[in-house]
Amino acid sequence: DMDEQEREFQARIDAGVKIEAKDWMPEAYRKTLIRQISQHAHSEIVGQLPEGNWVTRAPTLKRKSILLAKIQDEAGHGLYLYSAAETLGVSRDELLAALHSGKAKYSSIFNYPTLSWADMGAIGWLVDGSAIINQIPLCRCSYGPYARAMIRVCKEESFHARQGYDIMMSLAQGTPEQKAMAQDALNRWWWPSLMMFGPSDAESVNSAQSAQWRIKLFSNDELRQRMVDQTVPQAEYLGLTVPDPDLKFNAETGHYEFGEIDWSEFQNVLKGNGPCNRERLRTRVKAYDDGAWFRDALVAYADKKSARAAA
Ligand code: FAQ
Repeated sequence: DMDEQEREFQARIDAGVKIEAKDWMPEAYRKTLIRQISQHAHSEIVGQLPEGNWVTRAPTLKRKSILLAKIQDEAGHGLYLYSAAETLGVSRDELLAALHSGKAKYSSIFNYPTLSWADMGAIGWLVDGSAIINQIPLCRCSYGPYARAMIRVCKEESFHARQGYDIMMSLAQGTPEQKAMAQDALNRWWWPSLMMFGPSDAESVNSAQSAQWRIKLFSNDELRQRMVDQTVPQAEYLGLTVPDPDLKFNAETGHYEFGEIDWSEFQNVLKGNGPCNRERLRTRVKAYDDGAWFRDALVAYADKKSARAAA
């Protein structure tokens, strides 16, 4: 009986047992995971684009190799995540079609432009920093293939965050112009980074169910607070100012209180009207179309090999 099956499923989750691809699962659990994992995968590959903008203009050979390695890591993350989504019975082609038609979401953060080299620092420090805070708990989420993929992703994200902070350090300790570039990047990336954690708990439609299924171990607001508490002292160490006049430390709670997020900006980006939404999608669709000859060649080669094996 269906209810009995769901009760047993929930009991396994409550006991901390990992759910594996071939296990029975409620259709809604499957759907939620496909939604979240595929949007996460799309974020990784769309997330290559803002940084790709600076590869040819990196200030030194060393900075260029580090940036290239980071961007390649993001492609790898996309691959693990698409594979994790495929274990739930959806095909890579379907997932990409949903991205290319604008039906599937990807993280709002990647719809902002990268205007200066300092943005490579701010992205590593703030965006990868936020990604780690969100993803460390996902290493313990209830779906085995997703949890396991997150372990390596998180290790690579810490390298990314360190390289970003290292860029910020060099700029903050550099000439007045370089320090001003770092401050400008912080000004532009701070609020969008806080938006990465999603709507406030009161507005988060998926949270209650995802928490019950142990897909979400902490709420959007809890993780956002963790990011602010961790990052403000790092900004102070750089000698930079967080662009929030309401920011203040509350000694009693041990947390920073921060100003109101502009949720209309967040909603607008989600609707496809951020500064770079159209350009990002156009670039991904073109990359996919330009790669058609390669996918065709792979299929032709596989066909030839299996025909030969059959002969
Ligand atoms: N952008 O009910 P909730 C990276 C949507 S890190 C766009 O709270 P949920 C690394 C949400 O999908 C970035 N949409 O939803 C990197 C839902 O709409 P739906 C990727 C957002 O799922 C660094 C609706 O709003 N990380 O890529 C956003 O329970 C540098 C209501 O929200 C992940 O995806 C947003 N910021 O919680 C790469 C982590 N926030 O789907 C390259 C995994 C919310 O019902 C360079 N994902 N929405 O139509 C998660 O942890 C969750 O999905 C949340 C949202 C926390 C993002």
